[in-house]
Amino acid sequence: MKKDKIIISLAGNANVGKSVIFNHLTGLHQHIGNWPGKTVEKAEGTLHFKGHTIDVIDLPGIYSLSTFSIEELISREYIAVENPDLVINVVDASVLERNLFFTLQLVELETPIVVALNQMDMAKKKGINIDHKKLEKILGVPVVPTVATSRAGIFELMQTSVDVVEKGVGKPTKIRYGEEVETRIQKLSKMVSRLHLPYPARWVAIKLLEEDEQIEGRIRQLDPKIVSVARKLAEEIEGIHGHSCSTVITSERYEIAGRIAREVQEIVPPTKLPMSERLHALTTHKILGYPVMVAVILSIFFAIFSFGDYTSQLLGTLFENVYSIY
Ligand SMILES: Nc1nc2c(ncn2[C@@H]2O[C@H](COP(=O)(O)OP(=O)(O)OP(=O)(O)O)[C@@H](O)[C@H]2O)c(=O)[nH]1
Ligand SMILES: [Mg+2]
Repeated sequence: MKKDKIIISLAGNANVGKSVIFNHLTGLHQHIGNWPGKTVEKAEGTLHFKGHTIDVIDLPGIYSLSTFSIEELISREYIAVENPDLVINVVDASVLERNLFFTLQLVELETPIVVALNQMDMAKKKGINIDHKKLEKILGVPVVPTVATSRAGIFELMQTSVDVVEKGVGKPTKIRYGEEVETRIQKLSKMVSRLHLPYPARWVAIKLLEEDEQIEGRIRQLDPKIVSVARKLAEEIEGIHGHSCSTVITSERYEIAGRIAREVQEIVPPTKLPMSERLHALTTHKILGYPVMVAVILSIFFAIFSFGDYTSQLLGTLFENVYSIY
């Protein structure tokens, strides 16, 4: 179905390249303001792509979708409640495992996602090869490799995003926790699904087990019994594992992220650059470049003072001999 206006938000960890992608997409057509009632910057812009008008929102960089910081709360409320047509999850390919921890939480929000596997150049430099097709299969969402700084893959990213909005894609793979956690999530989801919430029931169940204050507050207003059941289930998990339920869920998530990263990436010795490129890197280095320049100038002076007299004498004798012949 062709949509006249598409809303896409960029989400991901801090420093992954969201703003570079945002600037490529929206150019001068952007507006910087604040999130309502907050001092956190909100960047919005518009682009026209193949007959579509696309509004792009650059979300603040965060590491999780808990409510530990105002940025996290803004991002998850925006994604869950405002329901953009698509979230582009920008991922730093050179630290895949850490970034997948966030991706897994986005998947739980059940919003349509395209992963921009950015900083592929940095990953390559570190000797990390990523099978993005395999990652796509495991996550159940499209993955587009990009190098935002050189604009590589940005067109493909937009093409894939528009395709997902227009044609839809299959559901992302469900993240399954360990048996003790999983059965309790399912029990709680059933209770939550009877309430009319803007969030997916399974996600709310997980948040309740994690004792997320904001979600607990909302559910308590609607049905306080659900919160007490959740607390009881969380205590059971704590009893089994010997750690708080939120710690258990977080560590299981890290374990899943680590497993996926290991499955899709291959560590190879970093590719050795040719001599010319290594020389170029050395001479244009922002610190080492200066001593190299001084060394080159000093050796030119040294060469002139050491061999200058000898060379000029040699040339002088040569010309004198040539002159005497004529
Ligand atoms: N080598 C390389 N550097 C990149 C790439 N994409 C972004 N960068 C660099 O990474 C740094 C962070 O980029 P930003 O776009 O500001 O990151 P961000 O995700 O918006 O960061 P926050 O707003 O802090 O969340 C900048 O120095 C970029 O130049 C890439 O594909 N390759
Ligand atoms: Mg940014």
